[in-house]
Amino acid sequence: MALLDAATEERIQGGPGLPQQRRLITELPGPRSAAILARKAEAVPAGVGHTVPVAAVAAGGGVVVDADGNSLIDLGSGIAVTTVGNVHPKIAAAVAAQAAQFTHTCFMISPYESYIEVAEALNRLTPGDFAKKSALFNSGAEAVENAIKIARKHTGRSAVVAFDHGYHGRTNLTMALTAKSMPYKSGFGPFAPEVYRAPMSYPFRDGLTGPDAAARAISQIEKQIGADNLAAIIIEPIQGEGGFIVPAEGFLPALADWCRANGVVFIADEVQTGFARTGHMFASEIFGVVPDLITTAKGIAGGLPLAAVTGRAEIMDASHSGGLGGTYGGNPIACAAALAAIDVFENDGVIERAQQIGSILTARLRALQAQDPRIGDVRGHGAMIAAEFVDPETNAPDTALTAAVAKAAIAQGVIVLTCGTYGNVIRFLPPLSIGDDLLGEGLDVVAEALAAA
Ligand code: PLZ
Repeated sequence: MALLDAATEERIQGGPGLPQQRRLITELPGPRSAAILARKAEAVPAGVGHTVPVAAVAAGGGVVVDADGNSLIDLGSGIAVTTVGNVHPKIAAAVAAQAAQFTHTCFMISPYESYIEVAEALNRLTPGDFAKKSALFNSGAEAVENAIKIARKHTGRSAVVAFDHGYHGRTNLTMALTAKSMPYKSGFGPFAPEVYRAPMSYPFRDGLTGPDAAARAISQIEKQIGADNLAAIIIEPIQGEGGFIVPAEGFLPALADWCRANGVVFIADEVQTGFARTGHMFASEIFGVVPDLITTAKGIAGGLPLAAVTGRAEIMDASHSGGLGGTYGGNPIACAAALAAIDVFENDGVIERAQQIGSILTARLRALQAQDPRIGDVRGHGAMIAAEFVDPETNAPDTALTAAVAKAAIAQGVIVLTCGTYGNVIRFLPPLSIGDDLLGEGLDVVAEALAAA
């Protein structure tokens, strides 16, 4: 049964757009996509991979349309970016208007109001009832880099702790923070120094309570680094690339309390979890933690490149004037898009929609799990839900099964993404503009792919 009436559906999808259907008129890739991808192989280095073998020409609602006219169901949102939907009319209009006004002055040269408005919105919307400030950048990795710079300057300390299964980016410092070697780090070192790794809470695999997992991490940090040397710990409230790992209750608050007691900056990396994705504006809210600094990107601007560090004013102000910036950070078109997206997040019922999508995904995947022990775990919040595939006898990660299911679903016109340290997790990150029917059909295809695998 559809959860949405037509008017709500139209409001959330941003009005009539592309036909909302899965339609395969060729095998994937069709001839036009194949020709474009052949040029990609010639012109773009092999290191820049792709998982869906089509060339996109349009997207919106819950579909991506390729160069041959195939229409694929989108359960990935370009890795959790187009949360409000691709080409949302409010965002498209704001971008067009700004592009006609001015495209760039450099905020460090002649500032403009929209950047300041985005900062004000972030200061208001992020958790924490205290004075905050925000600085804008271009990518999630750049936001993470700057959060670490700010924490080091504020504390006068250099060590940073990240967690097992954590993902924070592909630049040199953020590669060091990222846990997984292949494909992110292998051969790309040496990495930035003074980055340490602590054990994560991974309830499905470690069976520990949140407080016990936190005690384990804290003990390791105290013994191996020492609180006096530690500038910050950085953690994703729900790990994204690492496998949609939801820490046990109490884990994050215990870490945050320890940070506060020891003058360590607690950084929540909400690049993937932020902006309604988890059925809350920020995932930190789910766990009752108030980060000192929070990094955001992805969903913030409906597909335009924008990222931010937001946090306690006294920490954010640690840097000398001129210490933070970049040519494009807070580009005016990206800021216009972000203001339109934030309007949608606040006023168009998308947080509720993320919760509905979470209920649909969880119910369906749990029903599948009840019949198929190869699904070891179903977890996540809101429109950020995953299934972890295992060998039912041993619980060992089943990477091959996961890859086969994802590949078969994509061949049938459903974009799904895998993740996880062991590559054995299929994650569902649909745009919140997807309709119930399309979401259900996408899950049918995944279920068929699993049954056949
Ligand atoms: N922090 C929590 O999820 C980006 C990476 C995809 P950028 N995740 C998608 C890939 O394979 O490169 C991410 C994240 C978290 C930081 C980042 C980095 O964000 O905008 O990709 O730099």
